[in-house]
Amino acid sequence: MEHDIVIHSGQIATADFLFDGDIAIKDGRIVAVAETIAGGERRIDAGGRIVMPGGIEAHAHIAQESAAGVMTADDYLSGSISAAFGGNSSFIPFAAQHRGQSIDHVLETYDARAARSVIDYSYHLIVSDPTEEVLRDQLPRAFERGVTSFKVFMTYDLLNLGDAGMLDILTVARAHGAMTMVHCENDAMVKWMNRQLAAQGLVAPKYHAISRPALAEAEAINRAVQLAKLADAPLFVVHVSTPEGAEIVRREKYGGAKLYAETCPQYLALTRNDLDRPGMEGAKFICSPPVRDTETQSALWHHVRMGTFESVSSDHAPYRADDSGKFGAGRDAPYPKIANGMPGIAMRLPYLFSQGVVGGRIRLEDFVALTSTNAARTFGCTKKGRIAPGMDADIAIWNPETRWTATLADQHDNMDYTPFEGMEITGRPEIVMNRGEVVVEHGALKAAEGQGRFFGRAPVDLRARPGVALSEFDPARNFGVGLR
Ligand code: DUC
Ligand code: ZN
Ligand code: ZN
Repeated sequence: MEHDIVIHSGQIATADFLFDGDIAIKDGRIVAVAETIAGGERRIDAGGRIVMPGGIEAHAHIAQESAAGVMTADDYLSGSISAAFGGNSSFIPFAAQHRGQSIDHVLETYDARAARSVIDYSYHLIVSDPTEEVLRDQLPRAFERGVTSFKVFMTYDLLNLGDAGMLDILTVARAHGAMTMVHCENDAMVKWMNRQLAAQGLVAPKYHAISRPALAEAEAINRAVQLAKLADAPLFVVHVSTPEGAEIVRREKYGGAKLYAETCPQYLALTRNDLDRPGMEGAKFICSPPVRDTETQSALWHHVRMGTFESVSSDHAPYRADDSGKFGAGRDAPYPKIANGMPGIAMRLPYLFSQGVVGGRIRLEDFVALTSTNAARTFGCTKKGRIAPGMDADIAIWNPETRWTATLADQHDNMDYTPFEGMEITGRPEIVMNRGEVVVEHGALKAAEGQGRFFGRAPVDLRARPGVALSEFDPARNFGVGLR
């Protein structure tokens, strides 16, 4: 048989246009896209369905110890299954370096953990200890094996690199064409707020939202962008949670900076009132940066529509509401000692489809771009995120009309709550494929443990953003100094 699978009669959705047609798959790749394709060992009828690139989840914490030593509830098996049920064909979780660890050791550790995945995976490195050897030898070795992005932090004592440390990383990244991802919050502002609140005994979960003001995010985003401009390095601002921060991204991006950004569903769906739920329920909604208010939600939706963000990512950071996660420091721990993060890898696409596409806020093409194609472009996933001959057959078939209510059981993760509990959703993935293998079909898992494979990624396409010319770096105007 010429084709292994033919998906027929569906509406094919790409980031650019929609059309009715068929897709042929052979040996895990898309080999043809046409109005009609005959044959196929298996023919999948996608009548009344939307056929789109499977999601690429570009921000997830899986089998990762936090700097404080708390392990996420999901490993690569449960995390990848949950991702697939949520419409993802691949994901890029973090491989976190803790201080004193070599990058080679970190990647070996995550290779062993990720071997359980049911979908394809890559990693972003988290760099917390940029020693000379890390900068000179270990990061270049990581780039060589296709780990072409990493995250740095501007806050948290065990992670914060400081401005000079960030410049070092940005410089190495620029030299290799790697993407630096950054968590932007002004560390001193957060610590100062924590002291103010603690002095008044205000340590319940709801005060977490107050302790990390929008100003702290905006100041840090602005600083990170200026540092990246100095190094002429590409920068990806993760989990933008404020209009103030998004405005800086918009302005600087259209000013030419090599700048990229994402927001997350929790900043569109939840508010600080969720942190004020009775008892310690609010702890379930503690993440950083924090969820904000309804005005922020509307402003962030505006930025999603206007193209400020490349992606909407889940920032899946699953800590159970028990001693293994949120309450490792005790059931009534003050908010700074409650593990930071919430799950959402299975809800990212359904929430965005329902509120965005069905809700009339974004086009279906935008949905594909925000959930898959832009992540592929930004993070160098050259074989994923598109429906075209030669691409991996990473495909999700959605029923756009299914109505359902989000519950914990739907998540297929290893969590004991979902922050999306009870939300009414329209639209659901029915079949999710990775390299032509069906991973999920009509609510059943079809993939075996370990079916996913590591994929290396290409360097950032530095031509995609012009950068900003600085006169101090122009030998004709800087007294001939050789910089960069
Ligand atoms: N940053 C993240 O990206 N995820 C969880 C917590 C955090 O600070
Ligand atoms: Zn972060
Ligand atoms: Zn995160």
